[in-house]
Amino acid sequence: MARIDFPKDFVWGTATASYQIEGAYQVDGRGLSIWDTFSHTPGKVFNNDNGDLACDSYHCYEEDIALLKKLGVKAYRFSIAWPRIFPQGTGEVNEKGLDYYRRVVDGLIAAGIEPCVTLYHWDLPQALQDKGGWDNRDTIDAFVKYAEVVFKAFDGKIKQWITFNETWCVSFLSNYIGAHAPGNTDLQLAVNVAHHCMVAHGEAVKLFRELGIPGEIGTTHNLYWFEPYSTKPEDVEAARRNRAYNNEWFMEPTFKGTYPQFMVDWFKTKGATVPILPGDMETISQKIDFIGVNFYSGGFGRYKKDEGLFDCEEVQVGFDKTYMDWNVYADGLYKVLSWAHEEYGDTPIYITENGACYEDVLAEDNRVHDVLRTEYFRKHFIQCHRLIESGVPLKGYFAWSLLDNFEWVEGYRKRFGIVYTNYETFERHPKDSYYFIQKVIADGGLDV
Ligand code: GCO
Repeated sequence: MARIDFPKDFVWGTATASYQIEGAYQVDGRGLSIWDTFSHTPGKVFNNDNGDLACDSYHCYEEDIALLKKLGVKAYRFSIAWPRIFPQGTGEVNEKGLDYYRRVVDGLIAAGIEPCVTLYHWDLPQALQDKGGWDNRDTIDAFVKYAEVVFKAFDGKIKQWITFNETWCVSFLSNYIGAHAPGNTDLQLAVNVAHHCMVAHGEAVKLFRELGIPGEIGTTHNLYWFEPYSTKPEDVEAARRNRAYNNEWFMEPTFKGTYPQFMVDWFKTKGATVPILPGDMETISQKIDFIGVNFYSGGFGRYKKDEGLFDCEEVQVGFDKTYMDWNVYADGLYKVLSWAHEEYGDTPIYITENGACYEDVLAEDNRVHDVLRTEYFRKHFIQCHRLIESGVPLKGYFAWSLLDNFEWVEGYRKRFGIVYTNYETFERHPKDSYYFIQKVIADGGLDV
């Protein structure tokens, strides 16, 4: 048996998002978001579930903080719901919405836990969507105003800020594939949305620096490790396109201020072009203090004419699968972060999400013996350690998620928590994976 130890200053944390956990969707003046509209539209979400109540963290946040404290984490990543701060997206600030986050932030700090805040985890105010949403550049200005209010309200208390969560999901998944709110299926629209979100990110970073807010700011991209099935040039090219869809399309503008030309050319053949205005690329590539990476999976692809957007078909090579049907590819985490480090340099990296969905059973002792999820974490922790040992500047790891919660189109049937949520009583029950992580943190490492 070997022993692996993490650096003393490694940041262990867990992550959640406002719409997925808060509930209280009409409490204290919160406006509606595109996810309220989408989930209230019959047929969009499994079982027609919605986030009206979710985990009721709006009222149970003290219990959540106690769970975090007992877990021993240094940091907690959560998001602020824009429609709680600006119910109509712009205009009057809703102080009661800010007060909720003041309670959460103060509670975390009192418990010795660093708050890490995501500004945009998908709950765009519906009033802004009604005016075109992220397709309309006015939404960029509205976002920057919202960011300003929040930066100032928490000046100094929040040391880590993430502008956007998974711009790929905000753009392509939500506006081309149509699986997430607002549910459009237009490639040009998706390309516009991706671009405008990245400009909004850059503008928020600029403002953060101008205001002299203490702390660090970055963004989170969801990276995926897609490998070619064979060394045949057409397979290599097809897999490269599929990978760039998630990775390079977002990482290259963020770090280099350019879009990957081969993808620009490819999108052009599909009738979509990037709506770049003068100055945009400089804005997007503002220096950031860290990059957040959400990593869940990867796979193998090969060329197949007219398959999907990229003439690429995925080949199943026998990975174990989670209950989301995602490949368990821990080695992919090592590969993708090694690649990102080599390609984009020494910016500190945080894994801002990683975790797994499995079918959980609450045992009679109120425990969940989630052996597979625990194993998933163990495998990924080992890869994190390999990365650190290899000189990749990986500074922290946030497990997705603290709690079972509203898993977007899957509603409540897909559980990712290290704590089990009873959706009738809102009781929380730590699972075995929670105790596993607690021990890794307490011991500073693990036997492998
Ligand atoms: C995402 C989000 C999370 C999800 C998680 C599991 O990646 O979709 O950031 O909100 O719940 O990734 O799918």
